[in-house]
Formats: sequence, C-alpha cells, structure tokens
Amino acid sequence: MTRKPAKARTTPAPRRRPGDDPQHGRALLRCRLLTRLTEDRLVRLYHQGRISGGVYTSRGQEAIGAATAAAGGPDDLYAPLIRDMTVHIGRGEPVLDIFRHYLGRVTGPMKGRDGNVHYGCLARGVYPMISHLGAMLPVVTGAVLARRRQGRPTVGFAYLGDGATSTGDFHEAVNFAAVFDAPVIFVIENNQFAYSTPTARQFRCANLADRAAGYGIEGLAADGNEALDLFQLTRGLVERLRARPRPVLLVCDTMRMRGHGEHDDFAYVPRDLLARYAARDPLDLARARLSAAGALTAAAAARLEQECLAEVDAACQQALAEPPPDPATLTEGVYAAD
Ligand SMILES: Cc1ncc(C[n+]2csc(CCOP(=O)(O)OP(=O)(O)O)c2C)c(N)n1
Repeated sequence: MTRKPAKARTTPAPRRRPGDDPQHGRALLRCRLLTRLTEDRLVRLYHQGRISGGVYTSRGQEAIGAATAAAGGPDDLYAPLIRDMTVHIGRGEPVLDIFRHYLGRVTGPMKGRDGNVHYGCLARGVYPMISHLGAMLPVVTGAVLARRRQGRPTVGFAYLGDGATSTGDFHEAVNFAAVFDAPVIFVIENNQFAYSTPTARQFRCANLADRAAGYGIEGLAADGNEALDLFQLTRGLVERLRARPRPVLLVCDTMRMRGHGEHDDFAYVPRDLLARYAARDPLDLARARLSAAGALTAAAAARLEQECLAEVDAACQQALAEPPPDPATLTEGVYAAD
C-alpha cells in the first residue's frame, strides 16, 4: 500500500521584531500574569470584606513595573507605588507574602502592622511606600546619593503617576537630583487619570517628558504597554547612568483600566478611551509578540497561566489560614529598643 506524502506544515515562520528576546519576554509575561491573577484574587477578597483597606490595581499598566524591575541589578533601589505590584513581584517578593500583607497576617513582611499597600523589603532594595504623593521621590534621591558616597554604583527607580508630577516634592526631588547628578530614573506612569482628574487638568505640555529640559536633564517618552521594548530601553539607560550618573525622566504612556481603587466605579472615564487601551492590553500584546516570534506556543501559554494560578491559589489559601498579630503586641516595634 502506498502512503500519501505528509502534508507540508503550514505554521508561519516566526516573525522576529527588533528587541525580541524570548527568555526575557517570557519572564516579563510571567511577572505580569502573576500580578494580574494576584490582583484579581485580592479584588475578590476585598468584595468579600476580608481586606481592611482599599485595593488599587495595576490592571492595564503592569508592563511598566515588570520591565523596569527586570532592568536593574541586585544593588539598585526601587520605590514602587500603589499600582506597582509588578515591581514587587519582579524584584522577588513572593506572592504568599503579598497575600499575607493584604490580609494583615502576622507572618507577612510588615508583620500585619501597616496599611495594605504600604509594604516592601529593604533587603531586596524595595522601599515600603507612604501614601503622600511625591514623598518617596526625595527619599530615593537621597538614598542613591548616600550609596554613591559609599562607592556603590546604585541606580534608583522612583515611580509616580501623572498626578504626582503636580506636587512640590516632585519638583524638589528632580531638581536636587539634577544638580547633584543623582542616578535616579523617575518613572512617570501616565495612566491618563489621577483619581478623577484627567491629564488635561493636570499639565499643559504635550508630553511630561518635555519638562526634563527645564531641569537640564534627559526626558524619554515610551510606550508603557510594550514591556520588551521598555525593558531594552531601561536596561540601556541603567548602563548609561552607572557609567555617567544623572537623573532621567522616563514617561510611560498607559491607561488605568479600573477605578482609582475598587471602591470607585470610574464612570467619569470615557468608554472609548478605555476601549482604545483595552485593544492594547499589555498581557495580550506580550502573548501575541512572543507567539509571532515563535517563542510561545498556545500550549505553553496555557501551561504558564495554570502554573501562576496554582501559585496564587496556594498562596491565598495559606495566608487565609494564618493568624493576625496578637493585640497584646500592639506597642512592639513602635519605638526603637536599645
Ligand atoms: C500629597 C497628596 N495629595 C493627595 C493625595 C490623595 N490621592 C491619593 S492617590 C491620588 C491620585 C494619584 O494620581 P496619580 O499620581 O496620577 O497616580 P495613579 O493613582 O493614577 O496611579 C490622590 C489625589 C495624596 N495621597 N497625597
């Protein structure tokens, strides 16, 4: 019996774009996926009344933290804000510790004692934030200068939203960093709204990167939803700042796809604006790009999602089973013990 010749495979040849890097591309996707699944679970816990405090998600802007967190070295400093869970995860914060912290568990990184968005890990160079807009910017600037005096080639990453660019702290930190050549990347996440205030009511310049000239520094405008391009750009920038220390404004265009927090129905956000950015969802863009480059099959994408979901499930269940702090220890850790 004669066998029919096997049909020629019709899979299209991979289309690589400049900057495609399968290994980093998959790692960045994993970071964003873990973040999205973690935040989805936190939103559910919030609506179940199990979280005291608000939940402010990064939905739609996950690429910025993922790309910039991956671009730094082990001795660099990061000051993420409420929407920067990809920075925490990208710098190595276990998802388990995030659930512990949001649920106020004694086992968490802050021992269940601080507001649920105020967490970090100094050992990993990630500062716990405080809520006052702009307040972390001078902190990072000063810390980087201190490191430099110790002979350490640290670069700092200070995150802020478009709204925080209207604060005095922003001006003071950027001007101080410019005058003293502090190697700080001010990562401005322009997500089009500061709570209900649109960017048209926040600044007049065409792009916030234009402000850099007034401080005598470099300003870069980037697409905040394309993680791989942003990663390549930031990695190059870090190398340049290590060699020649100075601050840079890195303005990333993106969109806040939810309300300011889960308590906010964001009815004031134009639906066509949301639709425009929904078509450029950073996770969808990443999956499409990796798959076009021949670096992610549909099966591998599904496997990755299953792995991340299992990690989130296990972390959430474990944290829920752990205890809050003992009220008898309330005053412990408030004052320095000598
Ligand atoms: C100095 C100061 N003013 C006001 C607030 C109240 N507040 C908290 S978040 C927020 C909006 C922040 O917008 P933006 O900086 O663009 O960041 P986004 O929430 O969009 O990520 C405001 C007004 C604050 N925390 N600090």
